[in-house]
Amino acid sequence: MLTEMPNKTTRTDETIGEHIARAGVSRRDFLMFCTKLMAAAPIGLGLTQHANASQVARETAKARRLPVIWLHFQDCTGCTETLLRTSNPDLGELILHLISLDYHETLMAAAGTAAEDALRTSMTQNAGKYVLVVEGSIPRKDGGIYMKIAGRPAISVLEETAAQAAAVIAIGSCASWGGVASADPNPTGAVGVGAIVTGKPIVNIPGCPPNPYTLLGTVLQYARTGSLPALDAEGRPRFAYDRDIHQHCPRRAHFDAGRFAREFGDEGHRQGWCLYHLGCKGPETHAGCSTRHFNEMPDVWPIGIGAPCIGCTEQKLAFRVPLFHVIPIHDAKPGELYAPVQWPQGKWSAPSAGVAGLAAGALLGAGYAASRKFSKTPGDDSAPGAATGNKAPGAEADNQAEKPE
Ligand code: FSX
Ligand code: SF4
Ligand code: F3S
Repeated sequence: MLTEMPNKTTRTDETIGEHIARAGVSRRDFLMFCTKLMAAAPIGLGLTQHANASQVARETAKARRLPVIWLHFQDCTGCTETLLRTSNPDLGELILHLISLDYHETLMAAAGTAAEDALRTSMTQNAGKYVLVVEGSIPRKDGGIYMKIAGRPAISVLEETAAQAAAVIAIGSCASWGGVASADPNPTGAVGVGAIVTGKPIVNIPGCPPNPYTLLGTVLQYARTGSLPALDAEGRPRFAYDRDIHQHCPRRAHFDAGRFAREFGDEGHRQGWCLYHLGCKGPETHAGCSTRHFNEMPDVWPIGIGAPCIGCTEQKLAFRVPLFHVIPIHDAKPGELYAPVQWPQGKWSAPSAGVAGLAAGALLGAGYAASRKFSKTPGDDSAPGAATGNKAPGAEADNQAEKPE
């Protein structure tokens, strides 16, 4: 049971250290949180870079509790769930001690006009100082009539609340660029925050859902230093989105060895082999899921439970490209181009052996070896592009996967 619920009287002059001391949070829990924050943001975040857990705890404790207003639009509430549904209930509660969550429709006790009053009070008391967190996409079609809160279109609520915010954080893929509600044919004209709000710093934290430590790292850095983390071209904090899933995937050795699941439930799938041929978008998806799992539980993330990554942090992949569609790998690196470590016995033909022999130094050999690895048919010796059979569901037109570009 969370005791620190939103819509309590907040003291925004209070530091995090003062607040957690008053609330009786143990130093051990706080240090554990700071250690996890460091693991989630080892580089690129001012708060954690060049620091150990004790230093991070000391710096975080000095920060003022940041007033946060959290709006919900078209979403599944997964972003909120991932923030609070940790396997350790104390952590869920601790998070609510670190920020001053003044308005959050799902969590607050107040309803109706009392809830609306809480929003107005926080906006007035903290004008120009609060961080606005937006979860869910905003319907824009037909004047925004497809979603109303307290009788007003969601788009008006967003515009008004963002106008007084110090910064806006779009949490989840829906708020970042439309997400699931914007999938073709996008009946409500769903868009992300960046399509509506202008003139404010906006941080996108995509993911369906995203990792909660990315939000907390961003908010705590802002609370302590007044600066937002460095962002990439998609407006995502670089500390969390610099690397792709494929780089640190536990199944990567199977990819390099050419061991792939070809169908759900087949031998390769049961053995935990690479999911590329089942449509895994990990090679083109920037996120930290492969090293920072969900709910504080080891292996709780899509690939960890045998499901291909759908590219939920990428604007051009999730809800745009079919789930099981095999994508080409751009910018393939040497490991991806090497021939499979395990080559099926008795499958070497003279021409293939000759070409593969060039693989050590020749692009042609690498390309040929890669084409065999990316072929949909295990042990296929035919020419690249001629592979048939054993298609991943929904991958009928995916012959571009034969040749990584
Ligand atoms: Fe759900 Fe959030 Fe997905 Fe969207 O996460 S987990 S549909 S990104 O807005 O609640
Ligand atoms: Fe992991 Fe997917 Fe890459 Fe395979 S293709 S190694 S499952 S990220
Ligand atoms: Fe999303 Fe892929 Fe991670 S689907 S949750 S980016 S493994």
